[in-house]
Amino acid sequence: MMMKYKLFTGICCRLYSASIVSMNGASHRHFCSSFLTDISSPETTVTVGSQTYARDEMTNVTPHILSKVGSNLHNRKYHPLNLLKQRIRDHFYKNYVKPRGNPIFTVVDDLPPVVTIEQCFDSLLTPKDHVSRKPSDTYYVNKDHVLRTHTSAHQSDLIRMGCDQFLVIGDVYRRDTIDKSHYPVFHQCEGVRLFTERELLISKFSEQDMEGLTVFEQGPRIPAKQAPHTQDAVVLLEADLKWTLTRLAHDIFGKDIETQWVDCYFPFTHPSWELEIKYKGEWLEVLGCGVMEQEILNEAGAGNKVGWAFGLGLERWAMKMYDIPDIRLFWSQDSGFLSQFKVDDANTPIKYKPVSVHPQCYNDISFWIPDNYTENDFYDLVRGLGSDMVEQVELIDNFTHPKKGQTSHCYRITYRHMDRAVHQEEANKIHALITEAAINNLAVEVR
Ligand code: FA5
Ligand code: MG
Repeated sequence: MMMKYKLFTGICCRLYSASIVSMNGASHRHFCSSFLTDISSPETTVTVGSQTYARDEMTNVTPHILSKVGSNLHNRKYHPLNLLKQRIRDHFYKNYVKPRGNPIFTVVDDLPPVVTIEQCFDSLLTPKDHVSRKPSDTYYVNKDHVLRTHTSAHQSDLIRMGCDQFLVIGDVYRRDTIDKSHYPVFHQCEGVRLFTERELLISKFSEQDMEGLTVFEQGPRIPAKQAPHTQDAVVLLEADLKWTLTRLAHDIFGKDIETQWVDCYFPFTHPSWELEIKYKGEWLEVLGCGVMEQEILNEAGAGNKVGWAFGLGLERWAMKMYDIPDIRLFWSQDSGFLSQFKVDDANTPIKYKPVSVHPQCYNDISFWIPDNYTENDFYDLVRGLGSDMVEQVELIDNFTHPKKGQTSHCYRITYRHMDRAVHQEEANKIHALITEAAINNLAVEVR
């Protein structure tokens, strides 16, 4: 018989009400990890975060995929996706401001990933037979709900709420192939910018030159434009969109980045483009974008405005930015990976250095330090004795006794070799040598 699983996750949410997760009768607000529990009841429901949904014939989410929900890598301190999110957010905050200096873009990064079919597909004019709706491509919670396949799922709601410029950052889910640049859970940043006729024209023309120009007309729908838009409107929107994204790419990757625009199709934009960048000698698609379908704006109550939208894949940008060779690394719990991104300033340049494929093992050492002690003396001592076997030494506790005034340090030493496995017994032997040398050479008092 199949095991029944219940997934508990807490998803911190700003626009929706904050979720409260109940475990063993207790309430936990903002409980941010996820785990699976055997509930041994007939498999009639599926629980994602604080919500329980009725299972039906469409349900195809797996415990493995559900275990990723609530990870929120983009909101995890010191994670590369979080550093990139900060860079993108700061770019928009800094460069797009109202006359008094406050940012025009609203940033939303905590919307839960379960959305309705209406949000994910219908509101975006996705045809009923479009491949993205197929259960072969999409994780269905049930026939009415999916794990969002893209952050575009929130466009309509936010516009209806009155947002004219916004970024939505979140985890998205697809039954996609797995290779170096594809993963079934990844993260997107959506961007939307709406303009009234006047706002769009004034961005390029003086008050006099604007006269006689319009953004709306009733013309034919052709490859270059939608029926209700003028050619002028599309030229201005395309220029503004591509300029905005090129400027972002230059800020994140530097001015030397090689880019190219490719025409493409999305049900929710027309015309549409993809941006590709050179990555390890090949073109890599890093975002999709276009002029928003006017029908979407009309339906969301913004029919007097025109707009552009884009959706970029955070992992692909981070791979290029940090030289990360494989998309699976973003899910690594390995301190050899994570410690490379432990910076308080997101602008710190980082180039990822590959860590060993062999497992880590670690031992802690605690001692009272003498007056003339410096941390670097200890690091040198470890380097000398551990050489290639030591991957990292981290001060994990720094404590001063309130009465004695004596200070104790606890270090975690992570043992791992680049080329071969290090077993715990071998690590223990080196650790014993390090302990002995610390006592003899640095005059520390082991606790
Ligand atoms: C979309 O998801 C559209 N919603 C983007 C969009 C938004 C277009 C607004 C127009 C207006 P696409 O499926 O191409 O488009 O995905 C966008 C980006 O997500 C890709 O360019 C890529 O960078 C990234 N991406 C797509 N699939 C994966 C995957 N399996 N793993 C990692 N990144 C992916
Ligand atoms: Mg694409």
